[in-house]
Amino acid sequence: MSLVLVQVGQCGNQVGKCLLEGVSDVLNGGGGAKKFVDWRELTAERFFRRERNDVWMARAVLVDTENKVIDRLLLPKKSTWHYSHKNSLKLSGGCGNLWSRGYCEYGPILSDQTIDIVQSELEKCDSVGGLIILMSAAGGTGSGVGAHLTQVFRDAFPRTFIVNQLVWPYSTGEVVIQSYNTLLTLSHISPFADALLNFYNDELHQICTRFNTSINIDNLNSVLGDQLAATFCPSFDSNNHVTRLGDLLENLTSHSGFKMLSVKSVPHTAPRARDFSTDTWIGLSKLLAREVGRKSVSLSDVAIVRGNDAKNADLSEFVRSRRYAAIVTGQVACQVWREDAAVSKDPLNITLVGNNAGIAGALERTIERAWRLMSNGAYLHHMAKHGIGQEQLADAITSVSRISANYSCLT
Ligand SMILES: Nc1nc2c(ncn2[C@@H]2O[C@H](COP(=O)(O)OP(=O)(O)OP(=O)(O)O)[C@@H](O)[C@H]2O)c(=O)[nH]1
Ligand SMILES: [Mg+2]
Repeated sequence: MSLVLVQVGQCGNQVGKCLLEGVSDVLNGGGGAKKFVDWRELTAERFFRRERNDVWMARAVLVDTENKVIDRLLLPKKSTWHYSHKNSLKLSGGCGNLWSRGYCEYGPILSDQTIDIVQSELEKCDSVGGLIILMSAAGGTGSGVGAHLTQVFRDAFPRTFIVNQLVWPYSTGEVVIQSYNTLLTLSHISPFADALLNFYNDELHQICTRFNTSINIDNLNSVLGDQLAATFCPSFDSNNHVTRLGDLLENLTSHSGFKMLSVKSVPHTAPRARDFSTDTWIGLSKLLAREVGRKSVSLSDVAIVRGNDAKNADLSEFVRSRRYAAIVTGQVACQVWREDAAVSKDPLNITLVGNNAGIAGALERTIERAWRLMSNGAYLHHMAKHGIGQEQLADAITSVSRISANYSCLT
């Protein structure tokens, strides 16, 4: 089963590269080469296709309205894998952080060509798992063009799973209209995507403070790349079947009003301490319970356990600590998937992909900020200049408020 990545804008392209680099490191790493030969085959097949000269090509499509990031990704490099030049689409100019420009102007220009490239990439898969669209929530290209592409992909590929991987902006100190952009992104993609996989720069930064004194975007992406690899690389369910994207969606997003997923992982050991790690599965299960345990009511979780002897990892401490919504009582709300091969930098790792009410806080804060801006008439002319009026902004607020209300109602 293969996944096709659609990397849009600076953030989407940089994050996609980090994910693929992490997967390629695991595939080329020496440890357990013989033991995990089948798993490596499955993993390679998921993200790469093999060309005649034994070079791996990423199953990825690159889109941006500026040259610089894609040009960098396409530079020749000493590596076992590459991006295909034919799979890149770039314009010049950029969207200047204006969602409206990305969605209304560049989206329609880029959509037909992007569909053709994605179609051709899907045809190269023996079995299609789905499309992962990587993008920021609040830039101009990733969020605006990414939202437009999500909508046209739904029509063009009606039977293909579509997951949007979103990076939320830092809550302070970035672009002044980021709350407008984020709400427009969420409201325009959520009716069309099968799931939204949300990551927060604040949270990634917080994790990085444990082992870095000065933190840059590469540090954030290293953590994010690990979490994505842990989420999407193959593992095995309780019946020992290889897990696919469809299984993740079936377990986590069974109701169309609840598609907002988040990812947490433990332990994120500092690089200098990894060789001396004394982590045990019981210890990690307790750590995960402490970090996410009862914080917010959950609809469902998939806990993905990776590392030596994962099949015997006992997660009962964590599962006991979890608070599940009344409507799922009696069902198996927490699935545990396992694989002995490690994919993240931690030799033992638990990654929790969850659908829970924790998202409501982030949604409410964004709505509140956008209301404040709107009621002062701030920056509305920037949006209007590219085709998004006050009424569309108000609609976006209403539709995101509805999502937030769904989650707030979970008890
Ligand atoms: N984690 C992470 N966040 C990023 C990265 N690049 C940008 N961001 C975040 O993404 C948002 C800006 O979006 P970009 O992806 O840079 O914008 P774009 O899609 O290229 O759109 P324009 O440049 O406006 O045309 C900000 O919130 C940044 O913090 C990255 O590589 N990693
Ligand atoms: Mg850009």
